[in-house]
Amino acid sequence: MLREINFDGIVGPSHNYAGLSPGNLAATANAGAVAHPRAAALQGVAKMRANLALGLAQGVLLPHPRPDHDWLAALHTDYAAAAPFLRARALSASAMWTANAATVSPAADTEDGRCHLTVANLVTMPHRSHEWPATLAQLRLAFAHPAFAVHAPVPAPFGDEGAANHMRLCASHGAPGIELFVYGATGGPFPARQHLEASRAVARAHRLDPARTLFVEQAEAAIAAGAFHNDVVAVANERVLLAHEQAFADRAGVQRALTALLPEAEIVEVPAAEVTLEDAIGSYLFNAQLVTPPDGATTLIVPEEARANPRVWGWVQRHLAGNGAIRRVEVVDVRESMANGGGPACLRLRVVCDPTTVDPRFLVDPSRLDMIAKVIERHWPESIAPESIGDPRLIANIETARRALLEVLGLEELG
Ligand code: SUG
Repeated sequence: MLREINFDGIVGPSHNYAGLSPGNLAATANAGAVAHPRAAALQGVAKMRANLALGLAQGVLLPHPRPDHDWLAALHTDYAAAAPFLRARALSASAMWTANAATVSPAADTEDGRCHLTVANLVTMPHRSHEWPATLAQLRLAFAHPAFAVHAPVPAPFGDEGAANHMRLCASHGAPGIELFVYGATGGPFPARQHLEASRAVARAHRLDPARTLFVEQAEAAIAAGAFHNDVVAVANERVLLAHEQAFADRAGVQRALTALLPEAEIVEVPAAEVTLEDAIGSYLFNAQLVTPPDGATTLIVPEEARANPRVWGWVQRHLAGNGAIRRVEVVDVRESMANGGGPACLRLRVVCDPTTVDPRFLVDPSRLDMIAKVIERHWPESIAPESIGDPRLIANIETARRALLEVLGLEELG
């Protein structure tokens, strides 16, 4: 049976605040703060538990080896000798945001009836540009079944940041969908991280029907206000698109094209007069998981920060009271990830497939989450201060922690 599975990135033991992503306002504002990897990873586990309790299917992707010695070796240095600039970028736990791991096109949308995944190259930010080999290794294991096709990244210089810039609208998850690729042309003072040529290449790799594929430009104002990925200002699930009024360069054109292709699409647009771009980005209202639990009630899973903003929460309450497309709102605490600009939606990669075709080591139920939580409690550092990242004891702790996790999940082969 086809289901949507959310694969959450387990927050890695090297989670820290190094301010590595210009244009990601939370990350740059928190540069130099003390991070709490153990609490961060347990917040992620609690989110997964809550999603299981809603009746959703849940998977995981694992932290990458950090520091990334292979990357440093390719740069002809090592962690001890590397300049602080490289050290911070070799240690980043940014692979936790699996919405940037890959772009996924379910079988119903592709010419060959396979579910296609293209690993994202993440070339724009140096600390993320070396994620793809370890992501690809995991995708090749998790989705080794012939029901899937896993593709290598689009080559540089065409930046691809994966599912965070891709939305799918459809009558139901298993039905053929309309795929929307959102790209940036200019971002004011900030880089546009998703390039049109990369999105086009992914669509070709996935053998999508050009008549059911849209390429949509993100508004420059949105990127300039801090929407470094489209999923900071829009999210879609089945028939519903929830978007900020200023998300796209041509909002009327997007609405027209979408409703022409999928007349049953329901577009919920949040007016700037009620929620400004600044409120949207500060609260991460749109970086929510929009899901359909088994009872069929479209549910929005928002971070605490959305409830804390009175204008955002006011809009949510009015939408619920007005019998809008979203029927229920759940609140989760992912503060540690949020402080680096990663909300509930950043932490997950959606894959519509038959769960029996996925390597079961990447799927979780409450008891496997208990096992994962035990390893985190035992091994994840309690805190990481910026000045401690050169401490060899901390690095040894980070490496032991990841190995312990691979061991309990039976995934030692990821090395
Ligand atoms: O790429 N933050 C990530 C956040 C990614 C959020 N993902 C989605 N929107 N889907 C980024 O900017 C900050 C790391 C640091 O500064 O230490 C960071 O990489």
